[in-house]
Amino acid sequence: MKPAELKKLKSILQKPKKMVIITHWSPDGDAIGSSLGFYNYLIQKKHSVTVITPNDSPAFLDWMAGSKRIVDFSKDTAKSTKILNAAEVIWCLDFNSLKRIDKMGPLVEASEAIKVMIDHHPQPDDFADFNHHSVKACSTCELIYSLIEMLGDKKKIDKKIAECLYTGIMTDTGSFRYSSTTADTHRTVAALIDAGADNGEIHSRVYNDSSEDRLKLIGYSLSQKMVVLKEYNTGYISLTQDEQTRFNYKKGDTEGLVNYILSIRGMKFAAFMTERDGIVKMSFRSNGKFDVNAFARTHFGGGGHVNAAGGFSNDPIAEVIRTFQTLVPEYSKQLTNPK
Ligand SMILES: [Mn+2]
Repeated sequence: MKPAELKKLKSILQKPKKMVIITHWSPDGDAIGSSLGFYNYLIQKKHSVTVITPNDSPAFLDWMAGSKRIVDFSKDTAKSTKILNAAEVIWCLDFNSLKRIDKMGPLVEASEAIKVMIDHHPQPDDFADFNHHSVKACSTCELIYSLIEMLGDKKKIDKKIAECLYTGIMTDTGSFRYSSTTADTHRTVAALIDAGADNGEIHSRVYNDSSEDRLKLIGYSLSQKMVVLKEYNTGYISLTQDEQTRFNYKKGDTEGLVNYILSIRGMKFAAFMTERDGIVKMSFRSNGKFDVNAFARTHFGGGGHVNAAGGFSNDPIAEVIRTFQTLVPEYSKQLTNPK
């Protein structure tokens, strides 16, 4: 953000305002962490703030300060619309295209509120008045931290804010192991621990929250449903709606499942396909240079980052699998490159 823009933003924040924080469809740790971290900062500054999500948030994040006050647009549409229409400032966190917020998109587009986009995904759309955007940031939480710092309010980062931001950084970096993790990330995280975030405790709250059913579903997926295309260093898992029902699937139960595939030696590309409400949702992950953002954008109407992206298809799951199987050999050169 340019100094002149930062100055303007500072003056906007000076007097209490009606503000709304929104984040992307199917919010993850970074979406909720950045939203609630920033929420706890803005209420300290005496603003009236509501966090609105397009749909519900996963239960493993419900311990964060302010989590009970999140309004779910899909459940409380009338209430959310009213709050959104009254907003003077709308903060758009962890997404950069209004397509990512589903039915809230047209409302945000039509709103006369000042819009600020804070995000780290590639290829941002131009819909906001202010942008704090960097693809080099490991997470939106890291950008929230740097923004608070730029606003001269680093001292306002208390335990609540620190816990939220720590969570988003931890989840978006795969616990500090993805290539997006930098020395700056670790410096930020060190400051958050100093500010009161208990790293061991947070890790446990987020990752030791499984049900017995979830572990059985993971076991089934890996032993019965994983297909490895060795010649292309690629693997995938697919789950039908029936299979999910058999294991009492709950939101978040397949979170991280795709990463197991990448832990096979030499694996470069992993996909997870799941049938839900007549749509096939897909997660793509890669090790190294194979660009799953490009893959998801080109073939499955999605996008994300180089090493992590998502997409979807309206075709039946069996057909999506066939499509995927025919696409993979087209990338043979990249997938068999030793780098
Ligand atoms: Mn993120």
